[in-house]
Amino acid sequence: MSLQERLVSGDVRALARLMTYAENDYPEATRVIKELYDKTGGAYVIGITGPPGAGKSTLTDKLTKALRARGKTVGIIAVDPTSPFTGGAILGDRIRMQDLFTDQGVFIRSMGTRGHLGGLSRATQTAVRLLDIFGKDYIFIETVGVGQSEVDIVKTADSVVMVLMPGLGDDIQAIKAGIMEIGDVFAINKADLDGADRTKIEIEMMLDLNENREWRPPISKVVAVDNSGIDDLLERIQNHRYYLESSGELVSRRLRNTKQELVSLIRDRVVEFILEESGERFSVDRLVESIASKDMDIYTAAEEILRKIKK
Ligand SMILES: Nc1nc2c(ncn2[C@@H]2O[C@H](COP(=O)(O)OP(=O)(O)O)[C@@H](O)[C@H]2O)c(=O)[nH]1
Ligand SMILES: [Mg+2]
Repeated sequence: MSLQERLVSGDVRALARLMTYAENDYPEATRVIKELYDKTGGAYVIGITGPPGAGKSTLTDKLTKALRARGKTVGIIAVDPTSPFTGGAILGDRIRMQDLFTDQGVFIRSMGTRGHLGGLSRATQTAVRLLDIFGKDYIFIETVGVGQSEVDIVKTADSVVMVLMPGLGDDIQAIKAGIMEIGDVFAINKADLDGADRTKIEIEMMLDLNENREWRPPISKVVAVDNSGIDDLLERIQNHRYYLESSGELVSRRLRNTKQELVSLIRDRVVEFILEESGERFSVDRLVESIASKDMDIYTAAEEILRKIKK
């Protein structure tokens, strides 16, 4: 049987092999997806983000178990832009999610950066599609932190859960700009510690600044280590899903994400095309020297390259 046939027939080893191809950006992964593209779109994708140590992995583990108890299958992708070879943080995640590794209904894979950052987001999208085709009902994308590249990746999810913890105080202020607003649902984890109510008020105040949106993100207090508040959090995520589906927002959100991904795929290809042919057609290095020596300005150089592409 081909890899492609094995993938649709539920062969976990075929999935594992294709996920490795995805991480390494081998064309075999996208070739399989091209063939099976009509089987994508069935999975619901949930992004789990927030500062390191907030309890994202513990929470993902508990949410996964709650979904498993409801008979759902789950894929988990841990995205780690800090690690080229998926070491460090992921080791902790393995401990946090130990018993999920033996559950046949759960597939866990971490993705590090091999090469440039664009590669990581591309690999993550490919991985999501493979899990989707494989037939997973839910896919989690968990980030290590809230860096820009992670935020860009997690934004592609259908629902984004922003995980915070008490005592972040100034940190909430710091990550507020541009990042807090990607949260569709807020989870204040470690509610067993002091200050959870204050954190809730701070988030409410932040949400008040954006009153005119249709969906006001709910805030759930959870204690992931004790499995407390997990059902409530899951219900709020499901509510967000119903909201997206019933308002038509899910379709437009996915369209928006598809367009962005398409644009960045083309951008990557065009840039590769120009740079790989730099010696001949586009003479990028020669242009760079001309710019440095002030024989040409940078804008004219860019226009010259574009003019050659259009020819
Ligand atoms: N007190 C307390 N500690 C927690 C809770 N959830 C997770 N932790 C601990 O916080 C640490 C970081 O958790 P982890 O899930 O790895 O966080 P991540 O970096 O956001 O993925 C671990 O030592 C967890 O055991 C909680 O609800 N309460
Ligand atoms: Mg983690």
